[in-house]
Amino acid sequence: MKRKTMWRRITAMLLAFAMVFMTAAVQPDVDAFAAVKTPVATHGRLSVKGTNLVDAKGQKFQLRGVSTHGINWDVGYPYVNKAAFKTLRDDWGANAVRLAMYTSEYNGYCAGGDRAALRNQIHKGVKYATELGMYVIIDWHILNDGNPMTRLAQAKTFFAIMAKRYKGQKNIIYEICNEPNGCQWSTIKSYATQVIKVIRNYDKNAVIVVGTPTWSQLGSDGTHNEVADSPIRGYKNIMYSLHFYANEWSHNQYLPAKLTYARKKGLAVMVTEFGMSAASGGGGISYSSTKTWLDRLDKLSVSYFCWSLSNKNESCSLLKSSTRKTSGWTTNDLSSAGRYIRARYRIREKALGSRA
Ligand code: IDC
Repeated sequence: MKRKTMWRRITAMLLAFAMVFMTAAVQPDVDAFAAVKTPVATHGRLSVKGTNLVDAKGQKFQLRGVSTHGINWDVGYPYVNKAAFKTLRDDWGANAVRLAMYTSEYNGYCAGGDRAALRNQIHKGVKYATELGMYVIIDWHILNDGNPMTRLAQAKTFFAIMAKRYKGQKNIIYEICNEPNGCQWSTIKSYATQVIKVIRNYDKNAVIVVGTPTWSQLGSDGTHNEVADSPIRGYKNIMYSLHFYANEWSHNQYLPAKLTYARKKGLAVMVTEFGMSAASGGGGISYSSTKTWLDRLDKLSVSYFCWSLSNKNESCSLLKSSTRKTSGWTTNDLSSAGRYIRARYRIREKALGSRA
């Protein structure tokens, strides 16, 4: 072979290597946070102290989690598997998952869904999270059925079953109504008091998160703060949910002040759901307001859960719609939102070094 040809070949080979290297997806960094001790083993049972969520040692503790899409949907239930949760724990640095079970939409629990099968799906999710030492929210995902009272009887039965079964466990959090809408806080409060009573019959301590008016915005539209002005009395370990979508103008406009007001009044707030998109789940995603929000919540040690672990073709989904894998994702399998959230969660987990 001529010298010139040989060099050309070597150069071509090197170039090819470089290109493969540059375009290669980041493989899941499976051991990044593979815990010697899991989050639950390290932090134990959580409780509420003033406005803060604290761990068993009484230290402020922040949950950083991912919410499933509806576990009753074809775009949600495939991701209720142990390997998926392990990927979230060990590659993303998440310490919690949220199991969203719709009550109404898409054969929801109270609208034609197979109740036993859906409960079983929850039990599986809880089992995987527990085996991995992650915290887990059981979410009664009301949405179109805006007034939680509509499903009061079913909610009581459901939470009685759950609380009876999980009363001894350290990692369970109950979210009793995802996003009430079209009803007053007084109505939600009455619903919440009845469901809390049912849970407390079995479990005296588990953290319970109560949904708030206008799709969990801590009060009616705009600047209203009726939840902080009239919280539920007589029970401990109660939190209130605040949901935001980073590309929704009104959320960015009104919710930061409502959060500040609520905390000033002594309310313990948890962001059980947020998305990087508009509130519809679609449209563009906003990196800058997601960053502003998460910086704000990190500073306050407020917990948050990102919507949603799904490949549904909508911008809030954390997986690309072409992704078929149900766990062990490379960065190429993740949507733009997924890549941002993974990177952000990893940085936070590294900074906190919260696992022994
Ligand atoms: C959306 C899903 C979408 C589904 C719809 C059902 O992303 O695929 O078709 O619900 O109505 C919420 C809700 C959550 C929504 C999400 C995005 O809690 O159920 O999921 N969202 O619209 N509140 C604000 C936004």
